[in-house]
Amino acid sequence: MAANKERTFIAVKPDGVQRGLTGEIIKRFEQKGCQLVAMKLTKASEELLQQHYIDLKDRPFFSGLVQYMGSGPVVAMVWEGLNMVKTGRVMLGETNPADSKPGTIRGDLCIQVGRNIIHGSDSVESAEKEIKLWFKPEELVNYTSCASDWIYE
Ligand code: IDP
Ligand code: MG
Repeated sequence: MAANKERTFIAVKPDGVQRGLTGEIIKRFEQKGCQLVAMKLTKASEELLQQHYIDLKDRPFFSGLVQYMGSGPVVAMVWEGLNMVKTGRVMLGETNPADSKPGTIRGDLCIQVGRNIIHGSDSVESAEKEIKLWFKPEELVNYTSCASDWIYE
C-alpha cells in the first residue's frame, strides 16, 4: 500500500449527529486533505458495538458506552491519507475533551469524556479490524482525487 493510502475508521457518535456536528467534522477532514473512501449513516447493533469496543469490555463504563453508542445513528466513515491513523487521532484530540487542545475536534466541540462526539482508530491494526466490522468490501470506493497532486509532493 502506498504511504499516502493508509486508512482509518472515523465515526461521528450519536451525540455528534444529534448536535448537528457531522458537517463540521467532515469539513475538517476534507480541508486537511484527507480522502473520503466510505460513509454511511447507521444505527449500530449492540453486537457490533460490543465487538467494536471488545478491548474495553472489563471497564466499568463499558455497558454505558455501548448504550450511548447505540442510542441514535452514527455517521461511519473511512478516510485515507499519509499516516492517516495518527493524523486522525491528532485531529480528534485526547479521549477526555478536558485534556484536548483547542483546535482539535474534541477540544473545540465537546466537554465530557462520556459524550466525546467522535471515534477514531488508534492503530493501523485497529483500523483494519474496525473497517471490516462496519463496512462491506464493496462499500469502500477506490478513486483518484484530482486534488492529490496538490496535497502530496
Ligand atoms: P478513544 O475513543 O479516545 O480511543 P478509548 O479509551 O478507546 O478512547 O475509549 C473509548 C470510548 O469510551 C471513549 O471515546 C469514550 O466515549 C468512552 N470512555 C472512555 N473512558 C471513559 C470514562 O472514563 N467514562 C465514560 N466513558 C469513557
Ligand atoms: Mg479507542
